[in-house]
Amino acid sequence: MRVGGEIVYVAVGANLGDREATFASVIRSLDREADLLVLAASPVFETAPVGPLGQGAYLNAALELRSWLAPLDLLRRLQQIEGRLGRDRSPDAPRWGPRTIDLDLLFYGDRCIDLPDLVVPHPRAHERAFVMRPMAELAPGFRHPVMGIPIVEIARGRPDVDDVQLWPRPPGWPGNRKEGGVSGGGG
Ligand code: A4P
Ligand code: MG
Repeated sequence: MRVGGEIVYVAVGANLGDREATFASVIRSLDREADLLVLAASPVFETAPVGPLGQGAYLNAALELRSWLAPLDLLRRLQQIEGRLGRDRSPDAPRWGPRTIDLDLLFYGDRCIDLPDLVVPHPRAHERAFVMRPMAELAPGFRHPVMGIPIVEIARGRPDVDDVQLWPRPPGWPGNRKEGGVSGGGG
């Protein structure tokens, strides 16, 4: 088995198109990456949209990966996958508006990164139940590198926790942790 790399957490969100099919495609895409290993997946949740009114509900989840990529390279790789899955990045797409897929880099080990194109920990992660609730299932004891507080405690304190409801596991979404990584099946 390949050694080294770092544990990273990625948020997955979608509220346009076939959300479940997109989630399965994310796993297939990540499984094809030589420098990434999907270690574990949170359950999937349906969540009330935060942002412009009138957009549909999201599916949200979080993934634990082992990454042999530098942080910016990982971000670019995630953006390439978003692009292949139909993410509209046109300048007139509204901020926090609907999207076929959003892959955000939440945590890269306990690193703190502040670059023009990449801020880690993701600066809004701790304010959002749609991120903290999946993360609390995936890595409850992981301490937010800036706040120093375990994720499960941050999640418990979120007032918007009722906006996040467990969703049945989509086909192709990993069910549980397996040694050496998980697979969504196929691909
Ligand atoms: N960027 C900087 N740091 C990061 C990071 N840690 N991870 C830069 C990913 N990107 C990062 O992101 C805009 C720019 O942020 C990128 O070019 C990158 O260089 P984006 O993915 O193009 O756009 P975005 O996701 O719309 O931006 P933003 O502001 O990060 O949005 P959020 O905060 O992710 O919110 N409601 C529900 N229920 N569920 C959701 O998943 N998502 C959003 C998006 C709004 N409302 C939602 C949900
Ligand atoms: Mg994003």
